[in-house]
Amino acid sequence: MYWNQKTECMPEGKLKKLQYKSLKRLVNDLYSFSAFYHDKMKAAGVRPSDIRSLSDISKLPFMNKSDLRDNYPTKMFTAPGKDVVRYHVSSGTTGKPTLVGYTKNDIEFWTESLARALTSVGIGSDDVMQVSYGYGLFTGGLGLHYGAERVGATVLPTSTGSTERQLELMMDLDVTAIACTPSYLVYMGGVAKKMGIDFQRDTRLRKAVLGAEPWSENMRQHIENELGIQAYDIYGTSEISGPMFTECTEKKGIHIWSDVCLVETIDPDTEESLGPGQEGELVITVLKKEAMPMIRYRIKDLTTIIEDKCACGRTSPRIKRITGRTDDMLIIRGINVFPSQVEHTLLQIPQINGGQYMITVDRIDSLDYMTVQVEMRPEAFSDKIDDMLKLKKHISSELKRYLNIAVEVELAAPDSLPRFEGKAKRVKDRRKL
Ligand code: DLL
Repeated sequence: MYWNQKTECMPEGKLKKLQYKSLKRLVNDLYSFSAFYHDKMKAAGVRPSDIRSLSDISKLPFMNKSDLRDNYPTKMFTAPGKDVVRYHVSSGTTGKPTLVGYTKNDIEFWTESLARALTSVGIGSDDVMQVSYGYGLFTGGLGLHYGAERVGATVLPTSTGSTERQLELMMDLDVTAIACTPSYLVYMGGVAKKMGIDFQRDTRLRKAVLGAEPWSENMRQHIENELGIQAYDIYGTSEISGPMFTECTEKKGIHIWSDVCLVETIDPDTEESLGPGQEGELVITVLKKEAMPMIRYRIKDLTTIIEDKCACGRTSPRIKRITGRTDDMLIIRGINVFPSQVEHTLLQIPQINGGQYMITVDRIDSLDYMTVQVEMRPEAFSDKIDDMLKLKKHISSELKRYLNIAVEVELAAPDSLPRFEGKAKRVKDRRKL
């Protein structure tokens, strides 16, 4: 089942020609009209006329999250403010968040991508789809919402939280498909059990599109067996719009809509291009984006490009399940957290030695919990319990304000946390996927 068969099944040669044409136009436009891209290309010694084939993309400079941070909020935008119809925001590496803007057409390409994705896993107008991703600044809720409406599904926009109510609505409204993080679905399964709900017997849920955080084949097997549903991997990042790509019902890799995005993998250390079949860092060029184009954006996720044909008939390349990251970003309950953000927050609190901290992440009953141990300054360290509790509360609320997640804080005595001779190892991620 296809949403846009002509594009999804376009012969490879034709697809490559289309990609080249889009790339050429993008590079020409950005060189001429965007100071940011013009300077970046000039510094790399590349001009639009150097792009004579698709493989010449390797001549173009990479973009990183730091480009977004340095140009916050809208200096990188290439559409006038009056044409920007939406913002989404995700975590930056320190104080400034990452802002993404969309024009009407950007929302349209994003929605079309999700309509293709949902159709490829068999979700359509017969379905009632519960969207249990966060609505708001995060791209998951609204992205899936628009995609599901586009394929004609009935959308139940529950967003996150209130799990018992979500389960009641799921049963009352005969929900057949759900979009959420894999860990939240496992958590829901546990709550359902406690409520005496048997997913297979008491709900009509048959499909789930799960992503926004790393998960494994083992977790897929667990979810499918426990809940009696088909679980599909959905991938995307806010910088490229949000969730965009899924596996099809073959479950043999995530299809990339190649008329919209061009994918490469590189060796993260040497930045050399890798071929299909070789695992490396994913680099994405968004060929169709007006408000905030992305050329060779280093997403920092590790994957492998698969070029051989999928049995579903779609001709676009696929990527394998994401196996890790090349930076230290953590995803906690679907929210991206950089240790540098924690440090940035702690350094602003005078009573503590903000440079000395340890982060521990655990998964208990399928939910993620983050604990930050932080060292007190000797002059602030006291045995007055009330003062210490007040301080602990203050640190927790500052971390919540910056990171958008609840954090358990533990105060440690001066000089008690480990010191590191080489690269500091401040994160203990004890989650098993
Ligand atoms: O997580 C967009 C999204 C929403 C994807 C809903 C899927 C479903 P960001 O908050 O910008 O955007 O986080 C993007 O999350 O670079 C990966 O590290 C991770 N990630 C997203 N999907 C997957 C997945 C959204 N299926 C970052 N498997 C990405 C593993 C994933 N990691």
